[in-house]
Amino acid sequence: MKNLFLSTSISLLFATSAFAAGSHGGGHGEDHAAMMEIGLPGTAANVTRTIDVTMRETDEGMAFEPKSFDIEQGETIRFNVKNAGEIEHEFVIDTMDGNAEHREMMAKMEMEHDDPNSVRLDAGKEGEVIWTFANAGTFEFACLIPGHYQSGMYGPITVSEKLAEAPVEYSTGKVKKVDSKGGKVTIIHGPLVNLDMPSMTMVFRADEDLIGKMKEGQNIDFVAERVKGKLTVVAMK
Ligand SMILES: [Cu+2]
Repeated sequence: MKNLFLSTSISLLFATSAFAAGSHGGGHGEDHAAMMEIGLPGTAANVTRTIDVTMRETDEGMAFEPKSFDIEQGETIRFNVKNAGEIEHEFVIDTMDGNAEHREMMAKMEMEHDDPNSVRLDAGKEGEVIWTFANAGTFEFACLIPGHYQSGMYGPITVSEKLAEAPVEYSTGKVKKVDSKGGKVTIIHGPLVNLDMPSMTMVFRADEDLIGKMKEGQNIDFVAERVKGKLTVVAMK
């Protein structure tokens, strides 16, 4: 759980510091609910997936486990973060630029994050970040405590563009008549699932390109849609 008192004092600190006027837009103070490039704070009710994250020191330095996240645009992720190390660590998600800016600031002054896109944990403690990844792109998770990033505490977050809806369903048909001048074609067709129409023979509109590919007597797989109120062949194979 986040410490609200800490959050408030940090916000006040920022409100009175020169950094408050900064352009980093990292979600401090009044910007808490604002959309960041990486997305926006999520709510528990909307969580679509939980990812366990462990932070610890290793023989080679310091590390997060897992080392990367693949997320689909629109997902709301609950990051269950555990500090399994012996010193304090934090989990911050942002753009790479955003993290770099914060890292620089933190190198200059003692500061703690308690923004919705981060959680800072003492050794042995657990916490969470719930985040809605509204935008596709490549982002980064990191520990920005001085020296930790350099010791290996960062990794990529890849947010892939939301996949298109289910592929269009082709209907079967046989071309009965082609009227290339009129831009019309008569098709004896099977059920048009997307239009909720049964098998019958109908006249469709089609553009020059498609009409050019149609011959009388030809069996086709095609997609028809209502375009400006007229049944129109929009794809065929
Ligand atoms: Cu750390």
